[in-house]
Amino acid sequence: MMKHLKKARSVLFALAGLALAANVHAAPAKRAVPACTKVTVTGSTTVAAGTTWDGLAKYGKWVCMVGSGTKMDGSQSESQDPHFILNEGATLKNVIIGDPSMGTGRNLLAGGADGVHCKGNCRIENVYWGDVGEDAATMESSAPSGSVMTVVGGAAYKANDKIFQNNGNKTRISISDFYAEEAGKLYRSCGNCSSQYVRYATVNGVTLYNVGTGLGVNSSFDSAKLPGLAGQYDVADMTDFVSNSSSSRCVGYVGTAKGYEPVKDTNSSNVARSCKFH
Ligand SMILES: [Ca+2]
Repeated sequence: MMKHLKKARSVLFALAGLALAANVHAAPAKRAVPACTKVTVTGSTTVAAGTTWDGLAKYGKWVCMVGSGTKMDGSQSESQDPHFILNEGATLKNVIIGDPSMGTGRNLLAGGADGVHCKGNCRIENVYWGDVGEDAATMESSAPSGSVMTVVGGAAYKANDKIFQNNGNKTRISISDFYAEEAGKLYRSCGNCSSQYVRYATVNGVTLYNVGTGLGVNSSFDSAKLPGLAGQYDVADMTDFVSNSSSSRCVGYVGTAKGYEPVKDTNSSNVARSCKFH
């Protein structure tokens, strides 16, 4: 009887180990954009709750969605429209955003627009930002508390500033099996949004190539301006996260209120509790 129980238990542990292993990614090698056929886009596509928008399924080939017009040309004007709006539980997969063929430089008008916006839990799978516009993907401030943006596979190139932007309340951006090349930052938890919150990030199997900073997190908050967040802090959990740059993979900031500029957090124990390398 005991022997059977032990055997059943060891099988269970083996299964649990396999399940865990399936979620662990090694940092990838350099990754190129798939060859693509251009599709001109003049407005946002909304993906309904719980549904999937699959570029390969829709077009039968890899397409690059190239925004056109002042609201989608990929400038840094802070008023660009997103290519895709993902409602609760929506998935975006197998598509290229922005024109990868515009040449070198991070601030080209390559139609990346404001990438992807998530309004709640969302999944972004095997998506390439051939040229990031304003941002690659944003978790919106209005997303329900605790929502998760899951980014699996794909890559992002030529971001003048940030790739992933987390603006929500206790929201998480989870990035795995991902490659980023030529960018300011891989991720930023908003440092001075009109509503400020604690936020989370997971990085697992990510390679940065010529990216200035990995993650920017709020490792403390200015308690004079945000008394509700006194003593609180973001947490980023990072595994298999490599960079060819000597600059930091995770930087702590003092989160502040709208209208103020967040400064770097000089308290190393604050940064250590927020930037957790595993
Ligand atoms: Ca760009």
